[in-house]
Amino acid sequence: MDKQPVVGIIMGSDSDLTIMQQAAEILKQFNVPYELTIVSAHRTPLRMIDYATKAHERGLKVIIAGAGGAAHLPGMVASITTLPVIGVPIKSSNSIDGWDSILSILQMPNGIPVATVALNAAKNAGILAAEIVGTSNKETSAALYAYKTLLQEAVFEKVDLLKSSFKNFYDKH
Ligand code: RP5
Repeated sequence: MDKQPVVGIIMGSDSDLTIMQQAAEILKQFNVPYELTIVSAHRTPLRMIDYATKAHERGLKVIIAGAGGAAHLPGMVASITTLPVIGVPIKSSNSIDGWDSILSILQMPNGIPVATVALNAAKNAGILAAEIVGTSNKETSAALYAYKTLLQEAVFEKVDLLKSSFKNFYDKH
């Protein structure tokens, strides 16, 4: 993507990539420029501080941060930047059952919010990031509207299919 990135996607390890690339894919679908890299809160703390400190001046509007286990990356980045941070809890190889990551990202102290999505829900993080970008970008907002319209249509198609399969049962609905 050659345009100036407005969404920063970061993750604690390359082992998070299978999940985190889902955020990149949906942002690409909405034509939202993004960047994607590894920033580890524990293994590269100074890189994390540098990334979070410079994110705003580099033109990013929102950061998506994913991590597993003792997942400190989203919260620590949020403590440094004034950009909105979306946290993606990842059920990683070192995770007990995913709850460690969920609680590490979700249970932030007052003053430092992280918008936490569901376990492994990087796609939703991408959609939420696009929605934030869409508040000041008409093309992105229109792309989101089209996406949500398609979601609705898919459900209505299933409603029709069910109606025809269970005609008597669904006659009144
Ligand atoms: C976390 O530890 C990373 O975000 C990853 O989810 C997990 C395991 O990392 P690796 O040992 O696979 O590099 O910091």
